[in-house]
Amino acid sequence: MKFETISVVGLGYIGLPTAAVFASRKKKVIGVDVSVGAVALINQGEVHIVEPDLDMLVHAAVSAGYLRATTEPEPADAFLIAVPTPFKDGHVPDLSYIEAASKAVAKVLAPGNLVVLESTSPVGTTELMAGWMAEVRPDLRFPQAGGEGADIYIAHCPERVLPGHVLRELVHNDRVIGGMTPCCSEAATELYRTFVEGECIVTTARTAEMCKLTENSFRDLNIAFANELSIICDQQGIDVWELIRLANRHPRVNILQPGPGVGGHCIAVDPWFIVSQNPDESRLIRTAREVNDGKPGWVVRRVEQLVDELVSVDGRRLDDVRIGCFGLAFKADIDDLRESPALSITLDIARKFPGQVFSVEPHIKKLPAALEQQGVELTSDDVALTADVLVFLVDHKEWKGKQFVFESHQKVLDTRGIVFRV
Ligand code: SAJ
Repeated sequence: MKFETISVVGLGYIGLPTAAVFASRKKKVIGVDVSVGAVALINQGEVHIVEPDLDMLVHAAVSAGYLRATTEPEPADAFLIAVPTPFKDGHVPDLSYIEAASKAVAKVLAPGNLVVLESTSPVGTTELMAGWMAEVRPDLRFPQAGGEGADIYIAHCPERVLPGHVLRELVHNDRVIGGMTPCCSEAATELYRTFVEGECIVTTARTAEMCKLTENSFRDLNIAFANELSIICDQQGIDVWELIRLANRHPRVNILQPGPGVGGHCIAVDPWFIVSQNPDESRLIRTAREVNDGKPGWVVRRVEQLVDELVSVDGRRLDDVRIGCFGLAFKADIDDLRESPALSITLDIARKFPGQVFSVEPHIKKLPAALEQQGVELTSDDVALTADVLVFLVDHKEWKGKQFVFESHQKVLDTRGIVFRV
């Protein structure tokens, strides 16, 4: 099977790096995105997202003529669909982006083409996608009807890369490949072999879908355990980070780190896909989500207590209290503020103490409008460090392990366990 022209639909945090990596292996890559702005930027060799080394790779791929972007799908040998799968009200998965992308791709399909769904999806979505494409192209045989004799190969191969390390993990991680038929898996394996140095492990589409949801649910559960411990330890006067360090010395214990909550568009979302399909059976998975979703509210209540102490014990005027919030991104060393607990906490604090909140976020140049509306000021470390209450929300390398000197009256809430007090 020859895959010379590869189309990547959805040029976001997963699609764009994947497109660039295929292009770096001298494949002709057509990137497709509904955003006219993103397409124009990519065609100039620039990127609209922050991911280490991605800018160089995209620039090189575009200049060498291996990568170009467009808003409408064009014929290709293989199509990768990497569009978002958020959830709607009630945590119900929203598959509308996959539906739109697969119907658009279907129009340009030709016999022998491969379509791979990379977006994280509830069990059964790959089959649904095949159904949507078959609706648009009754002239083609899809695997659900044609089996091994189908004209089109269809597989699910969930992305598993960690934001911040995408280019390394794309190449080195193992890939789980779930074809709708063995032939489909074989075709998809051949495609990924273009750049994947990890193992390509074949399974069914449904197992591949569940595998991705399981990985992120496992991490969510483990972080929920750490977050629950952090609240218990706060009440018991125990340093939770020391506790976890010690417990992790046990050869069979490996607890993750507590934080201000779980953010991003993966771990905080994907477990709900399991819950929404099997609500009665997924009690642990749902509770972990609720524990992690409850953590930002706990952080805000702790900040209120600290402000209260400053007023009632130290005799400060409430209106004079200044609060410095460190970090807005959903995790360390990235610029991504989507579904960020740090952002929602800063916003909640600003609503309670309007005009008294300073925010530091080294990765952005302008605050989100919602924060500006509450009178939050984007400032430097130096200014924020003079505040009365300091809230560390993201473990960016700028602050991790740094030795801060605080005044005795300053209250510090370190949700990431990064601050060394001297
Ligand atoms: N977090 C903690 N404590 C920890 C680890 C993470 O509070 O010990 C928080 C982070 O601060 C962040 C959130 O969890 O707010 C998620 O961050 P993350 O680094 O755990 O994961 P993501 O969302 O950036 O990427 C995850 C990865 N999944 C797993 O590690 C199982 C990645 O491999 C997936 O490809 C990605 O989801 C995805 O796209 O699904």
